[in-house]
Amino acid sequence: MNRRTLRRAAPALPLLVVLVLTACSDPALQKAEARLEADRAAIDFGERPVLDEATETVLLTNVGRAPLELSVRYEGDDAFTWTVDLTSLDGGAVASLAVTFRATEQKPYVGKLFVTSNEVEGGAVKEISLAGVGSTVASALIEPESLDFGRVGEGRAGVKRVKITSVGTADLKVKTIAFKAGSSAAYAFVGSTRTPQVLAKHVDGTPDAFAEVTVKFAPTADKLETAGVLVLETTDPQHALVEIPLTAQINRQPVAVPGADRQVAPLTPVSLDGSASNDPDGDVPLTFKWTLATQPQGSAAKLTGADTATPSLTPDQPGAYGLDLVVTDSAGLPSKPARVTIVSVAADKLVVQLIWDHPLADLDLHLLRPGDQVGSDQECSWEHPHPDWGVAGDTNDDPAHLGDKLSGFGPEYVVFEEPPEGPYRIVVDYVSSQGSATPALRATVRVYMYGAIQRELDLTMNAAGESWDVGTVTWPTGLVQTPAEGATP
Ligand SMILES: [Ca+2]
Ligand SMILES: [Ca+2]
Ligand SMILES: [Ca+2]
Repeated sequence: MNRRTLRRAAPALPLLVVLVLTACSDPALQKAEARLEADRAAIDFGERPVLDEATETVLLTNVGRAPLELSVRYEGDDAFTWTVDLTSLDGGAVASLAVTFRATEQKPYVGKLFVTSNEVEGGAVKEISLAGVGSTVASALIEPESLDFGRVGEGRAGVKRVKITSVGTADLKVKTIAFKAGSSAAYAFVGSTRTPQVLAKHVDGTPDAFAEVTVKFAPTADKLETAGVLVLETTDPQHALVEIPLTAQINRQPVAVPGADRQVAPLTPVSLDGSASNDPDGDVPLTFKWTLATQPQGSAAKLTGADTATPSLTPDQPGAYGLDLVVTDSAGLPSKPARVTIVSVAADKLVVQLIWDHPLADLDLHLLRPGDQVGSDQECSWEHPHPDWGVAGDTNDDPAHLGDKLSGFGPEYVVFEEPPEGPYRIVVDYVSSQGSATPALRATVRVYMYGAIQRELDLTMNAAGESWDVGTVTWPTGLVQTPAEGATP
């Protein structure tokens, strides 16, 4: 650089200083710093019902480029609260300052928020003035103060209601409808309990708005607790939090005890005994209801004394008889059904049974060895119930006719405990129609081996005097053959 150049450069210095000073007030350069702006300086919530809170938002923007930290401070009445979602703001970032007003009394409230940032040394302050008036008051009439469900049967349900009526100068909000923690699981709501529910304020001359909360108490075996509390939260300052005690007693189910399963021989009357049935609450006397729920095919057995503790049943067919007992306690609550099974097992290895479907007619069952004649001393029939078959003088291998049925349906049986070898011929005589105008009937013969039906045969018989040559049963094979099938002999 030469001297001329230096000389010319010297005067330029004061000009540069001026330019730098000017830049401080240039908006384009200012944005390199942080600067906080609020979009409002005051919030007036106006008149609000007591306890019915309202929220307004102030947006705080960092209009500079540098990050800033902000903090908020409040001075004033205790009706205002605030939250801010961001305290570190990069350039251009926006924070939301939410301010909530909740009057607790009917009076005016004021306050002020001070928002401080580090935009310049020592921070700067934005002031936001707050105002609001608690004007009207919601009021709730809640009835009743407690719910007693009385005595509810296990497995059943009791229902009660709480009525909430809006009687204040402001709309009533029901903010919470819930059961207090620890309440019995047997309590449940019926219908909607959606909240908040808004009930219009009282207006003279019109019916007050109300809501009903319906509570069900439904105890079951695994829900036997009775204590509970219904919790209501409302905007009524006198009923901001209401606890409604729930009480109940449980009528537990009685227990049906139908006795132990048993095996009996067919045609043996069975006495049942449900007298060990009981009620855990002592609600006696119990009443009894027995039902013959299952019985073997072909059985016409019926229960007698089905509404007593000790009914009886005579199994008329081999097989299982399922009897259900339900007892009812003195408060009218029935038990679960309990079943006892009676199995009718034939002690007899071979049984021949005759039944018929006519209420008057008399049929006779005959069993004969080869060469025996119907009506002879050697046959087995009602007239000769215990002929000496097989080993002479040994009664164990003799058949037994269990007795004549003179009219209506039968059954007649010939049974063997230890049948001797043989074929045996089965004959059915239609003895008398007992004067019936409609003598035709259907006769059925069943052959059982070891208690199980081996063969069933039937025939329509039209009038007394007819004889049905049923066929033969051979022991020990159990083979039953009709004459058409080559019955022997
Ligand atoms: Ca009971
Ligand atoms: Ca007969
Ligand atoms: Ca014998």
